[in-house]
Amino acid sequence: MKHVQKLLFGLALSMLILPIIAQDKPQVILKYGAQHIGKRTDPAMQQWRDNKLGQFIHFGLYSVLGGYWNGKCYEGAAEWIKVGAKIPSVEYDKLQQQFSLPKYDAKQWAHLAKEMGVKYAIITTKHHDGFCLWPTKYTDYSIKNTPFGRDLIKEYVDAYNKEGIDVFFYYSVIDWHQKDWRYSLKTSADSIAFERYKKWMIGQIDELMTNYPTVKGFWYDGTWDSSMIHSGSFTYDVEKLMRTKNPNIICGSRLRVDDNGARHLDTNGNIMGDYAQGYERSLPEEPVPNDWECVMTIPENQWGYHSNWQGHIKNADEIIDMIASATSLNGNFVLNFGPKGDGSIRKEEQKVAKEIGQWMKINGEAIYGCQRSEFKEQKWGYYTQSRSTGKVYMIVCNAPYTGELTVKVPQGTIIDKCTLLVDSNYQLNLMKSTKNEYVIKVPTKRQKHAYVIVLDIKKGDSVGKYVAPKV
Ligand code: JFZ
Repeated sequence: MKHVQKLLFGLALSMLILPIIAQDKPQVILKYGAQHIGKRTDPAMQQWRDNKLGQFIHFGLYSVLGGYWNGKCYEGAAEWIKVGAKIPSVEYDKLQQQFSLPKYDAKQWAHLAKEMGVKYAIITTKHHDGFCLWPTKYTDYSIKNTPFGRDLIKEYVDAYNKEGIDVFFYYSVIDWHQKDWRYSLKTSADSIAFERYKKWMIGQIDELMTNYPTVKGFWYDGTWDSSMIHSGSFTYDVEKLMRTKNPNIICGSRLRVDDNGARHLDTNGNIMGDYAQGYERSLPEEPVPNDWECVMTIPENQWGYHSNWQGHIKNADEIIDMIASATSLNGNFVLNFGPKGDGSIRKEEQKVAKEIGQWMKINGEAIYGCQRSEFKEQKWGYYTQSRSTGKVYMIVCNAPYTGELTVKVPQGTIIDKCTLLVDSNYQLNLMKSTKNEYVIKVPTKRQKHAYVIVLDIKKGDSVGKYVAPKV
């Protein structure tokens, strides 16, 4: 009898304690929290994860102004010039008549993107100014009513898809043109108007998915205002609508708000959407538990075309360093382009794209389909690891003058050989130094750009290939 009592007591105790051990925080019940928990493992998401390098395009009426209004240069973000230069709507809307885009050729854009080595691209279908780059039936404020007149988005999607590049749509929830848009909901009239706006916006998303069925996902923006913080159910519904229409759709976390106004991560700490979308012109310093993506500008903070870039302008080597860093931290990296008002891509951007492409052509094996490796990072650069072969890559961005690269291997890992990625016949001098540490001799002549060393590794005395851990 005593035994039974003990057993029952033990059982009751474990029923109490186990849930507490299993989750450190009690979970709050949410109506509009994360729609799935944990990382997606389906092929569409795996493809996104393996794409690694993307291109962002900011293009719209603001591109015509290039950061200038009435002869004055506005240094703020060029796509915000309507606000920055306080341009009255009647004036700004006249830009529609100047949108003739004599040099727009989607095939040329797509070709440049391909040359750069991007696997996916995001284009602003509608930015904060509300102007739509596709002939939407929901407003006249679109490409349909410009001298250009054609369906810019269709041409874009077709050209990029033809180059094998996945297309994603940027969509701003903020809309300075729609009279029903509200920053905050102060009165019941505001709430009624905003309800109308939400219905209208759902119509547009549905239209975009219907008209361009190959779209792989959405990049929502402009969701930080008070009206949206109180729209948990709306953001939940938008996500549901997209997933119902296409279960493979990929949605960043910036769309979402939960019942309590928590953004990106719900109150329980689960990411809402498929990946963390908060890495804006910055890279995380440590690995992030969720999938994530960084979006970066070449100048400091210009997304749309600004004819007079100020301050530091990144060169291809800096960007390559960031691409390597992002891969080593399990993230994707997206570089922004702001085409000119005539539809052409500026020389500076073309140069950077081509230089990155040259590097990716040689070294892409260390980026595409790669993830974080277990190796402890050293000052010379980054490690990445192929998800499929388990090969470890050293991306050497800061070669030391000593000509010696230290490699600290995880416990029980053996390096069989190491070669240069550009030339697999070029075996580098590899010396075991101390426990779990090797030194690789590299030519001291400084290389012009980052280069990659491939490590063939084995785990301890076990035979067979090393298998990349699932992240
Ligand atoms: C937004 C836009 O306002 C901007 O024009 C551009 O389109 C950019 C990609 O997105 O700007 C943001 C949004 C979020 C952050 C920073 C700038 N953020 O989270 O740090």
